[in-house]
Amino acid sequence: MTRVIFHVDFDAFYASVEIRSNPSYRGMPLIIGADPKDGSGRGVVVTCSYEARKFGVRSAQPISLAYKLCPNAIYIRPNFQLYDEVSGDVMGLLKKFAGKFEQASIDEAYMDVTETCSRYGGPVELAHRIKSELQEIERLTCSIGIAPNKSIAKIASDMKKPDGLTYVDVKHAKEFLAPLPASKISGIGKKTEQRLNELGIKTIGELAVYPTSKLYEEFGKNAVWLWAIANAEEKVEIQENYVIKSIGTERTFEEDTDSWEMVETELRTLGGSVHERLLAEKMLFKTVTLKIRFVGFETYTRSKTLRFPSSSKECIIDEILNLTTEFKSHAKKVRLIGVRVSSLEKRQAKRIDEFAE
Ligand code: DCP
Ligand code: MG
Ligand code: MG
Repeated sequence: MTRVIFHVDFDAFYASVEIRSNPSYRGMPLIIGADPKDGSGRGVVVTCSYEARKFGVRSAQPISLAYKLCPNAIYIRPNFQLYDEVSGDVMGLLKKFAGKFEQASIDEAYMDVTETCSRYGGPVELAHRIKSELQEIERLTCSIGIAPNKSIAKIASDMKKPDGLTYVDVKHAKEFLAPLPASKISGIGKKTEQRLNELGIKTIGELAVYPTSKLYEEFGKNAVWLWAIANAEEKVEIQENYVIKSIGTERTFEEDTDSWEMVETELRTLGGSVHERLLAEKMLFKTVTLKIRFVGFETYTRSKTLRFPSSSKECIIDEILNLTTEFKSHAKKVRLIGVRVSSLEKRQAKRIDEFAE
C-alpha cells in the first residue's frame, strides 16, 4: 500500500524562536552564535534568519566571516534551553496529527499520516492545517515535504524553504528525483558524492540506472539503500521515539496589560488547553510552572511541585493563580504569560487515581 509520509522542518528554527520572543527583530538579519567582537570573535554561526542568508551567512561558518559578510546584523548568543522547550511544544502539536511520529532532530520530524490525512480532506489539506495551527498557537513557520517514503519527504521539505510545501505523488516520485544532484540524498556526504562523481554519477536519475552489480562493488551493503532511495523504493518505517518532557503554551498580549482580571482569564484558557493535551497524552503531571514577562523583557518563572502526580484541571489552574500572587504588586504592565506542566508520567490504565477528575 502506498504510504503518505510527511517530513516537517522548521524555518531558521533558533532564529525564529528568538524573533517570536522579540518581534522587533522581525525582518532583520539576525545571527545566533558566538559573540563577533567587532570581527575578532571566535566560534561559529549556529543559525541565522533568512534575511541574514541573503548576505551569504550560513550555519557553521566562523562568526568572523559572518561579521565580514553582514556587520550590521543583530548578533545574539543561543539560549538552548528555550529552543528545547519550544521544540517539545511544537513536536507535541505535530504528533497528534500522525499515526506514527518520529522526531528526527530538534526541529524536524517524520509523520506517517496514511491513516489520518483523510480526516482533514487529504495530504495537502492536512499540511495546510498543520501550518495554520503552528502559526496560530506557536507563531512559527515550517516547511513540509509530502511523499510516499521518508527519503523523498526529507528532500521535498527542503525544496521551497521557508514556509514551503512540496507534494510528491507516488506516480511522479522517480521523475521528481531524477534531475536532483545525488548529494540531496540525506546520508550522502562530501566523500560519497566525490566517489559517485568519479563513477560519472551526478544526479539521482543517473544513480537509479547505474548497474547494481557495479554499485555493489563500489559501496558494498550501502549500495542497497542508495539504489532503493534513487529508485523511490525505500520503505523504511517511521520509528516512534517521541518522549514528552513537558506540555506548555504561552501568550503575548496584543497590548501590554495591568488588568489582573484579564491575566487571570487568559491563564484559565491556557491552563485548559494544557490540560486538554495532558489528557490526550494520557499523562499525569507533578510540576506546574508559571512564566510571566513584564514590559522591558523582565521575565520570571515560578514553579510548584505537588507531592503526588495529578491530572486535574482545577489543580493546574489553582496552582497557576497562586503563583501569580507575588507579582500583583509589580509596577509594570504584563506582556506575556505561560503555563507549563512537567515531571510527567504515563497514567496507569488500571490504577485508581484519586487525583484525576
Ligand atoms: N543547528 C546547529 N548546528 C548546525 C545547524 C543547525 O546547531 N550546523 C541548529 C540551529 C538550527 C536548528 O539546529 O536553528 C535546526 O537546524 P536546521 O538545519 O533545520 O536549520 P534551521 O532550522 O536554522 O534553518 P532551515 O530553515 O534551513 O531549516
Ligand atoms: Mg530547520
Ligand atoms: Mg532541521
